[in-house]
Amino acid sequence: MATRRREYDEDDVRVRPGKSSRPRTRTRPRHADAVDGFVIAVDRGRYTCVLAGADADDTVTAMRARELGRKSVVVGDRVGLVGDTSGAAGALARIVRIAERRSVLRRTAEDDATTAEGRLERVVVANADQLVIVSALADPPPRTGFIDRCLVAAYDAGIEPLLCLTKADLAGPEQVLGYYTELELPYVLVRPDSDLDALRALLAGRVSVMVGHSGVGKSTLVNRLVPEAARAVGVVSAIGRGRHTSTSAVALRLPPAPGVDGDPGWIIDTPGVRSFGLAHVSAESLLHGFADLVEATVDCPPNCPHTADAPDCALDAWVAAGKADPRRLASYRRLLSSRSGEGDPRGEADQRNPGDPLAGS
Ligand SMILES: Nc1nc2c(ncn2[C@@H]2O[C@H](COP(=O)(O)OP(=O)(O)OP(=O)(O)O)[C@@H](O)[C@H]2O)c(=O)[nH]1
Ligand SMILES: [Mg+2]
Repeated sequence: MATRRREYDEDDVRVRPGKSSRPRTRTRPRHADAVDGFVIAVDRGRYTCVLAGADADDTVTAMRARELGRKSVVVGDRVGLVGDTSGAAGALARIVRIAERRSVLRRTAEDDATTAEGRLERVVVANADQLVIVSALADPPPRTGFIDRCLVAAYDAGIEPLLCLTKADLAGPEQVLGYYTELELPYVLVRPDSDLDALRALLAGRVSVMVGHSGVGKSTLVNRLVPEAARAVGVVSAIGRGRHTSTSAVALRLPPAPGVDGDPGWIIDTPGVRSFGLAHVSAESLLHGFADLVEATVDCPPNCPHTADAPDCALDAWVAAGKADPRRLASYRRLLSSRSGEGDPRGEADQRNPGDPLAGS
């Protein structure tokens, strides 16, 4: 899916070239011989790539060519490679170009763009088609505030969301699904003994990236989907927190889905995140992440900020008329206020939302 608008990132910053003794040539090598690769892992300046058409087992290790400047290369990038692309032990290729990205999934450390953390923006992955929001139904407990943030990030990045509720053997999904009734949010339920056919069909032919808190079972699921993945799996501590077992994002090629022809697709496992900061998301996109609320705002006064104290904000009447869940409006307004630095985005649900134990982020 195409991104909705021009996205700026650090690649857009003009970097003045350093004093170089090398003469600047006007005819730069075009690297017509570059071969296409897909970045599946990044580790300390080394990029693991799979060449187009090759087996996922045949990987090439590469470094960035100096001519890329400050452009970052992330998992999911489609790149051009030159040099030793044999994949032999010790061989090192060079990434000389990055193809235009279909999508860019970002998150910030905090919500408030006026703070240093708020400006610290991370590209999670490039070129994902689908954001698989993984939430456990228990251990750790689901947090709808977190899921709502992921939905906003997915909308902003132009990536389709899929809710994946794990540990369905420990608790039922009714409360979480009840919260999303007004949204046509696709979801799958996963328990250790469930067959994964429905999920496999939804993943087929696409690049999907999993995000979720630590310990929700992302790597466990990836290991079931891709048996040779051998992703490390951690235990959840007594206080219901994962141990941040996975430390970097890795893309794995899915095996062919039963009954589905063509490209089986890729699944990207990512490290558990504590928060999904949204400082990079415009106020407009924030609202569009709440598809069940956006329709109401046509009746708002011009330039309505939609905050709880905004006079005549049509969202209040919309919720009062039963057209959306009041908890969704509360969640949207919490995001609005944490962006302006009024709230702590990582505050615990029970401190801030005594009536709604699931609402934390
Ligand atoms: N009961 C139950 N336990 C599960 C399920 N899925 C995963 N687990 C357990 O949850 C724990 C954490 O699983 P991981 O796969 O390491 O979680 P993760 O999301 O990859 O965590 P990070 O890598 O830290 O982000 C492990 O002890 C798993 O065995 C499930 O469906 N049911
Ligand atoms: Mg993991």
